[in-house]
Amino acid sequence: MQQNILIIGACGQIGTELTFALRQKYSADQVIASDIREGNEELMQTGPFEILDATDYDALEEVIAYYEIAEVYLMAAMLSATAEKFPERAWNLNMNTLFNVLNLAKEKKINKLFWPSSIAVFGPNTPKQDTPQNTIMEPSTVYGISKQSGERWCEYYHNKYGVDVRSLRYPGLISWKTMPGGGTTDYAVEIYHQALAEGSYTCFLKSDTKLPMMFMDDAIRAILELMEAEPENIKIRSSYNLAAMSFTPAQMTKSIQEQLPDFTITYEPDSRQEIADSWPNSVEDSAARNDWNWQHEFDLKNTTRIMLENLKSNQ
Ligand code: VAH
Repeated sequence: MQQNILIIGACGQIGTELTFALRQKYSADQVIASDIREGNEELMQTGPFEILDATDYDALEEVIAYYEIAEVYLMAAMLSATAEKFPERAWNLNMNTLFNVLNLAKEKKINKLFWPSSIAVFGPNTPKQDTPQNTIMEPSTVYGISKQSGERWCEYYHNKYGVDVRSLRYPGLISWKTMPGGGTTDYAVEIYHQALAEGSYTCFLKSDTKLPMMFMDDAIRAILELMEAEPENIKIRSSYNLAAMSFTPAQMTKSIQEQLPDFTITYEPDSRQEIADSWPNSVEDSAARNDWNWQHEFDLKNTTRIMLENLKSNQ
């Protein structure tokens, strides 16, 4: 039987590229994109789309039944910087969408669920270098608290009700197809756009703020590989650490100047500095590499080359 897929939050930074990847992997009519607003032209024209507020259980259940959905990818969330401005709205969006999909899976109305967590689950007293899979986790941001709570519920629903929910703790993600929104790592995308448009960028983090990062192609491939893995190989049902590279804005600037020698940067740290300072500098992902053979492909040099190439050709 055709396994239909629903992507919630399909217009977001990850959701957009995940929709394209799944429509390429399966037939486009099997992959239903949904969000609270319409997406870009390519997203809207390459397959089915539904306006959907996934905090509304009845509306979600109706879409699941109408399209006979078997798998859900829950990509909707309010990210770290915006969540600090609207804590209750962030908690409602990030948690009630997750509860709705977990309960649909508990009632066997869907078979499988992907839900992204984040390195934001770690806090100021977590070891900052090569942060391990299991360690102190006292997140100091609304977003981090919601992601840590979500991980606990995912593991609970798997252990108690057998729900096949799978999750990855994403670092900052770098992509050119869709702008991120409301994140602390968004500087790592904005900088490329500004380098081409203005030849300079004012960074909202300090030059030596080292954070874990990943190019979007790696991030999408990780979801596809995790979801394809045999269930018995998925030994972690809270969320897997996932790593590719770690760098500072200063290192990123150097990488851009290798392509654009005249590029300049200034630093004006804002409230997002405190968020970034609470997160790891790097994480270790041996569990993902051992359990389902994760291996990243993109480093900073390649990421910068691809970002500038694509942004230039899309100008
Ligand atoms: C944010 N991009 O900045 C997200 C991410 C690790 C950071 O979760 O909030």
